[in-house]
Amino acid sequence: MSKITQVYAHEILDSRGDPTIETVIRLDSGQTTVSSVPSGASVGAKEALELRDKDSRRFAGKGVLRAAENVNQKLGPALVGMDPANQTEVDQKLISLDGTKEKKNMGANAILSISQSVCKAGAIASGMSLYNWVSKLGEGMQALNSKLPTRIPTPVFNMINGGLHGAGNLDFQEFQVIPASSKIFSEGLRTSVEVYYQIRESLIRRGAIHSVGDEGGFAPNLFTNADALEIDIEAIKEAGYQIGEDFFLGLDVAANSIWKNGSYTIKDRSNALNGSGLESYYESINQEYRLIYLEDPYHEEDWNSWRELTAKIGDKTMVVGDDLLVTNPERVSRAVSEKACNAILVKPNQIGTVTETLGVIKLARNAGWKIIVSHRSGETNDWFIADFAVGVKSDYVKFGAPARGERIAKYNRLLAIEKELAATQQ
Ligand code: 2PG
Ligand code: MG
Repeated sequence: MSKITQVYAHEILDSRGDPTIETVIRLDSGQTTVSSVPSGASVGAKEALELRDKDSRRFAGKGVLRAAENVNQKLGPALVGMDPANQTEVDQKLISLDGTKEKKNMGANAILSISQSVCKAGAIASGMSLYNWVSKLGEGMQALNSKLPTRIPTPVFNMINGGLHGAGNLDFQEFQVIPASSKIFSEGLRTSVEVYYQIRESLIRRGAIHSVGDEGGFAPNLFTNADALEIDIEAIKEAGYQIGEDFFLGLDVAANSIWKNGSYTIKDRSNALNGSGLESYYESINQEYRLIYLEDPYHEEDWNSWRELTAKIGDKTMVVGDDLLVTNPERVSRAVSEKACNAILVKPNQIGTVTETLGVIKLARNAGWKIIVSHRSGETNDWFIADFAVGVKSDYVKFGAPARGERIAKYNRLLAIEKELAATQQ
């Protein structure tokens, strides 16, 4: 048995230059692991609490010194002597030391940075790669279908950034290009990068802004949101690929941001829309562009609209809950019983521990939903979620555009895992 001998956290920066927390675990073998946590911009109201100092003299109040102190003085010392392979026990201890549902006392950022770092330590102590170790943890919790072969999940690339992530004028947050699941990951990545190049060309030709947003996708000004879908289609063709065969389209509307004063406002329609007006809009773009993926089409409390849309398009389209579900077991259970969606975006920092994240995946799998493991818009170069996604046998991953170091860190890690799997599965 291996033992945790030291837990140490400090403040680092994320991809937006905002402070975040990184935690180091030292084992009795002398080996160490490091993990850091991301941060969202379009945050669901029911997410676990991200503890920030609110001291306006530092980083405009965004410092995380208190969260680091919680790790160094309260949470960390309580883990010394524990076996890092006991992820569930470690996470239970962290949860009970915090003592609140939303992790308000210690901060979900403090707790998750430890939980992820312990997970890496568990892998080292067990002599397994991180993705195999996560699989083992998941199987132990019956959180995943062990009959499914281990494969690299299909990537969902956020090629054009709008909403809260782009400096341009688009309402929708993410315009996604998704390679066919039948392609092996490295082929999907290469061909998607070729599409990415063509999107840039197309924006340059139009005289539109082609600098990138928070997740590495381009952030242009266009007349309508549908224009961005049109640009994706054009780019796919120009790269020499076929829509509906090589590539598919998706959207993260992040509809909390288009919901104002009781209705939805989008630049494609001159009047404000209610839930069914927005549904008609989705049906019209769906006819034209056949979206296979539609995330947060309505705001997080518009359950009726979610149910109706899922009933209408759910047989062909993944209706994905992000802000709706916030990786929270109670929200997921409600959505399962109300048939509000048929796929889940999994973000460990919305809930705060590895064990709870696996628990949510179990609920979603049992409901027959598709699983998409996701980054946040503010990221670090930690690739934990790449291994995590492979380990839990998620169907898709959403790690942003194929650009910017913090996004590429995850995609490159998937490339390495693909090589490893090819060597071991021969
Ligand atoms: C989303 C995420 C990640 P954020 O809405 O899906 O792409 O954005 O991290 O800002 O919540
Ligand atoms: Mg989202």
